[in-house]
Amino acid sequence: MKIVALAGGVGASKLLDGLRYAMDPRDLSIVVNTGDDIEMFGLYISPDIDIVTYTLAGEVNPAMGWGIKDDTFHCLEYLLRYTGGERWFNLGDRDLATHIFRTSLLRSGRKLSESADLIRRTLNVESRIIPMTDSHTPTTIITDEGDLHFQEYLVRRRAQPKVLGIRFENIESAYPAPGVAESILDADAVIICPSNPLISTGPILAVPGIRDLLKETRARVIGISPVVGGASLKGPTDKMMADLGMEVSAAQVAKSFSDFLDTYIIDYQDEFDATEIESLGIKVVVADTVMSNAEKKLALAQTTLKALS
Ligand code: FO1
Repeated sequence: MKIVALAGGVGASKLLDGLRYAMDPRDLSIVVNTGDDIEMFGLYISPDIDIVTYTLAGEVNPAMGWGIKDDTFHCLEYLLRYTGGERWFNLGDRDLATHIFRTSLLRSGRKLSESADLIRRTLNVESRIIPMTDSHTPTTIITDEGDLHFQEYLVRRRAQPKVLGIRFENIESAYPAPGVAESILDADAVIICPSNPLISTGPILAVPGIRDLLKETRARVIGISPVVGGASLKGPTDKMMADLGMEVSAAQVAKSFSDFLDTYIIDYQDEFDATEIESLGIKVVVADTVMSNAEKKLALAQTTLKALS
């Protein structure tokens, strides 16, 4: 069964980490959010691409869910001596090698999608990793403190400012990266990973054409709720939804995908949302969606595949 997963960073990678043992990883293509991308010290950093790649390579820092395990920070510390800036974005020494390599490829005219493919192959990742677009479409969070790049909002300001709106810069002129359309149209199933619907799945769906591909494809489309018991397990999804006046529930997220979703997996804690989701014509599967260890990641991946069979 050929599968395409739409993925953000840390939350999605937990499921992907389970999927790589539950299926043939060569049959999996992952379309990754690049709205988090940011340039720092002249380097192009693509956090979600790297989180997914390092996770599937077995190299991610397990405590953080981002960065490389056992990495050191000598280069960053020395860099900050020159720039005098505050240390708010932790770029490890090994991680920096990825950013240097990617940036050199981009400067020599290669596309982001080519760099992602080269990096994942080098790290022996068997699944295909495709950025949602080759264009730079950074996510701006409009806040009560002004407009902030997503990383400044999330990491530097620890998601404290009130969110007034979200803008995906340059998205209208972006195209899906090579391989995105083909893999969605070719797939037997599409999995919407349990990622933040506003700033992870949201930017992917905002790339012109991708939402229509999900409606057109003969593939079954299944999603896993990132909201459990009225809160997000990881990251600021719940706070951002509440700031924007949205109800923080699995049903609310399902509703925002109802034009292409066939099946939605919600947690046992949200069983009461099932009737509302089913009234949208979406089949509901109730499961343990809290992936707190390797067994639970595998179990949710198996539940997802079973719901597709
Ligand atoms: N997240 C943090 O909370 N603090 C950091 O210092 C940080 C550094 C970092 C470096 C490279 C990278 O690829 C990701 C990094 N992240 C960090 C995570 C990341 O910014 C976010 O979790 C994602 O953008 C959301 O998916």
